[in-house]
Amino acid sequence: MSERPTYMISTAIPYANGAPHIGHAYERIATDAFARFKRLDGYDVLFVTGMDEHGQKVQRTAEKEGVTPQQFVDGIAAQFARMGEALNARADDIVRTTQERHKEAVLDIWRRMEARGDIYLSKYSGWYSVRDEAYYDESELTEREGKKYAPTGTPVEWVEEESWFFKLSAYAEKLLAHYEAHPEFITPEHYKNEIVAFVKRGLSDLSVSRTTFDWGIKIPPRPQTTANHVMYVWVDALTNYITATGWLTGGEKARYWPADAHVIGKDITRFHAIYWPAFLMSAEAPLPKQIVVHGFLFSRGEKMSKSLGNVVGPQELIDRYGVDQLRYFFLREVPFGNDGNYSHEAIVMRINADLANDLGNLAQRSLSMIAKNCDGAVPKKGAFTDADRDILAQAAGVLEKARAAMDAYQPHHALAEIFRVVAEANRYFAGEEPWAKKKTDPARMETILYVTAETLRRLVIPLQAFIPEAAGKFLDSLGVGPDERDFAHAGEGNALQEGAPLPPPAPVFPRFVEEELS
Ligand code: ME8
Repeated sequence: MSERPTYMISTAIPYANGAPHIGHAYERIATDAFARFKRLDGYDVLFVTGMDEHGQKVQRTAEKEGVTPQQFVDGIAAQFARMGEALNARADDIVRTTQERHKEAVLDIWRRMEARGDIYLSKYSGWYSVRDEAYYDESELTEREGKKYAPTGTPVEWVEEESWFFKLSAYAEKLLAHYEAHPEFITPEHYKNEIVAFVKRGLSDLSVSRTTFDWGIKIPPRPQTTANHVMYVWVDALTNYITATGWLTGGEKARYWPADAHVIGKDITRFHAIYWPAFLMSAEAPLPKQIVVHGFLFSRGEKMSKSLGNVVGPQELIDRYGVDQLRYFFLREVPFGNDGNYSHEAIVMRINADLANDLGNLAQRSLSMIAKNCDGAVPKKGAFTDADRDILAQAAGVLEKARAAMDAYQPHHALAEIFRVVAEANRYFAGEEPWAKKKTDPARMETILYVTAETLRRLVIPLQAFIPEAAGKFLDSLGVGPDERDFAHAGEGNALQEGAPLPPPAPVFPRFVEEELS
């Protein structure tokens, strides 16, 4: 058993009713960056994702496609698995809600809630949106052309059937007390304020089973009813997080529960910040530490949609721009928690300005000078000037600031800080003019090249969380061994050693050339 502190992080589990879209890719990339950052920082990390495969929505889509629901979800799950690989964002586990281990976890939670006296049989009559898999109050609906719609814009239908209920109303006060005692439970804060306001208006009991379709986890026979009930898909889906750890039954991974962060989009905060903690309180299980909410991404590039077709999926963007480029763009461009836009122009701007010009050029110029003038080895340090010490200190300070930003789930701030120092390092390099010292003061040239290379090392180590493949190549070029790349090795004590051999540098971030768009 590991003695390192544990850290568990999850994505939402996508509905298995369609191909992955850019919102799924964004959530996966961000969660992967948080997981990688913690891993580099010495944590024992469990990064989980999954597939939400039950429910009426999936059943109806499978019927339309003329296949069984299981065949249908198998195909979609394979597409999502490929997306995770393509994004270089592989999770440690993928919980599919049709798996046996998951069914057991859900029935376990159910029995615990039942034992608590929180489950009772009654009749549900009200409005249901199949697309949201959610119930809505009459007061929340709008009407257009005789049809009623949920606040999310999806159509609702009238449902009237026998149902098991969960006593959600009994948890309003306890939830409010939890939000109060743990102000960081829902982050960013404005999402918390929405949830607190919602709970303060009072909670109704929640219908947690359905009888009019069967694609779900079956509730075991109970003396009160002869009807066949399947679990409400959100009770089923939310439990995936605990399935991944086996906490309910014990076992080796149980140490990861409670999760540190559930990363989700803003449309499903109610389920994660109200229902899920209430279910867990009822089941007497510890609550996740944070619900980390991101905004929605929208495509705002006519040019992009013209040249790439109407549907721009994650794979097309990876093929067009490169995986690290895409990861960097989303994490740097979108203030985490806010909505964001992506367009061809915005992506190309980030690639060319930040990755190619600033980071790529700094590495390329300094490393190729080292290769030519220092026998392909780490240059000699010599005596440091104030300018040398200053840039090295700035690079050394980056990690702490990046860590604070990542602890607050603000990856754009972490990247802004790293790239602020990349820009400083470019100014240092340009100002010191090592090429001019080549003839007049070769020792000084070596010192400048040493300082630049060591600055790069310190900056690229945290960048591994965001642009893992490219950062790995930079570290290869700097001769940094595979065991010297975590944050414990980022400091001065592990600085580059004079005379250590370096491989020939390879360009990492080429400029994006417009003609390539044909
Ligand atoms: O909600 N931009 O699945 P899902 C950013 N199965 N994020 C987006 C987005 C967009 N345009 N569209 C969706 C579900 N998302 C449930 C989750 S968890 C126990 C069950 C996000 O496939 C969305 O907010 O509709 C959610 O976090 C994730 O993608 C999966 O959405």
